Amino acid sequence: MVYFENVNKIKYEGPNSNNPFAFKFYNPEEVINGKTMEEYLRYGVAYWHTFTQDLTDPFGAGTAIRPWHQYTGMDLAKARVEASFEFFEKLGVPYFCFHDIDIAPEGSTLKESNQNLDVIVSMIKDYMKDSKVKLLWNTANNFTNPMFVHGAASSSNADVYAYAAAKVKKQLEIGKELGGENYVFWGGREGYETLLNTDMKLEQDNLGRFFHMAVDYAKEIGFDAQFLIEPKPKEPTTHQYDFDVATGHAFLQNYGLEKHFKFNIEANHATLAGHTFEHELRYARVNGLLGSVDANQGDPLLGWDTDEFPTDLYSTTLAMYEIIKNGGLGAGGLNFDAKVRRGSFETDDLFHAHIAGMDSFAVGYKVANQLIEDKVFENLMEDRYKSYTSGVGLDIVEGKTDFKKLEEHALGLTEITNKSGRLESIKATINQYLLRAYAGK
Ligand code: XUL
Ligand code: CO
Repeated sequence: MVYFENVNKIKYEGPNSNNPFAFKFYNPEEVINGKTMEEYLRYGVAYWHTFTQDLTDPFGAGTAIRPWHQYTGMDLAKARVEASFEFFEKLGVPYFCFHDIDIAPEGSTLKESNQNLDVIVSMIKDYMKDSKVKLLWNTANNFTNPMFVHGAASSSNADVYAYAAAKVKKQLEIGKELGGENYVFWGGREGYETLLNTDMKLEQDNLGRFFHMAVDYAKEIGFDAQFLIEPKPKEPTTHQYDFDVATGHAFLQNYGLEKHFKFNIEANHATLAGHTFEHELRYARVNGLLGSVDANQGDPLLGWDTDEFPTDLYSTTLAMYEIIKNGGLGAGGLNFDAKVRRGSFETDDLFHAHIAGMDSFAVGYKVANQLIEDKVFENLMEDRYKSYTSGVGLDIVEGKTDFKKLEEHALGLTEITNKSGRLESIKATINQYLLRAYAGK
């Protein structure tokens, strides 16, 4: 069956095209720094937002019109697989990502759920044989089922902990089976609603033990994917233990896990934590922890995770700046953890939304690349931190000084002169690069 009959293979037509089913900026074959955009950007489709969810919100039923809605149960799961591969091929996207319950319905027992997964995974594997599409990452959904009311690996109930472990074990096996390049842990309910009934130390220790067991099991079965923690400060819990990258970093160090994990950084989670997207990327990059990206954006007027498709070029530019400075994403990619708005309920909107996201990151990539080639930020920084390249500053960075010597230096100062930070000029320069990128310099 053909699910997206209105749509043919999406092609690059350039900035002047008026075709809503064409890329204006993302040219998969364009080579930048020796790699095609397709190879470098490593775009991924999030199965849950694109094929599983129906655009419900807390106040209303789903609005999505989807050709696979005529089916139920395992037939629905199979139809989604067929539709997804047609979608991946038509969009020309190299990766996809899923949670266990996105691809196969939960049974009434763990055994039955695993049997459903086996059927769908073997179908996905067959489709992957005839396709270029690869698995960027998979994960276990340990937050939707009511059993996870008090958490999963941080639950107050040891039986729930065991169930969560069994679900991750199964996903590690599936990741290996499908050649997954990463494995993600988003602690959907790993946190607390109130401290009044929470043993924080026990819950965090248990979470640490859980991650160690996951690392050990992956090693045992020879699954060598990059493990990623996806931080989020709140929602659904009031406080989530993986609050942001810095908190996650401290957690990994505390439990001796830092060698085994990097981070999957989501733009909307960053802003929920009170950070910019680029702050999270920068912190991860400078600490060697940048693994992968959930490419979306939030709404600055709303205080929750709206998971919109990324269209803010300023944000994609600064994000791509971090990614390029990181030397790319390695095994990671840009996964569109984003959903169309509830009012964008037609099937075609799934293509329009992904095209918008892919074009926006392509623009960000080209602009960031030019900023780096011209050493815009590098020259600024060099000048700004010049005082650390000689004299007392050099002694500080080389660890050759102490408080007594610094006091001596300070006592000898007659005048201290600071330089302007030039923020407005820097922002104007970024605007200039953004506008020039496609207008021809
Ligand atoms: C939730 C979220 C998840 C993770 C995977 O906010 O981002 O979809 O990406 O569990
Ligand atoms: Co995410």
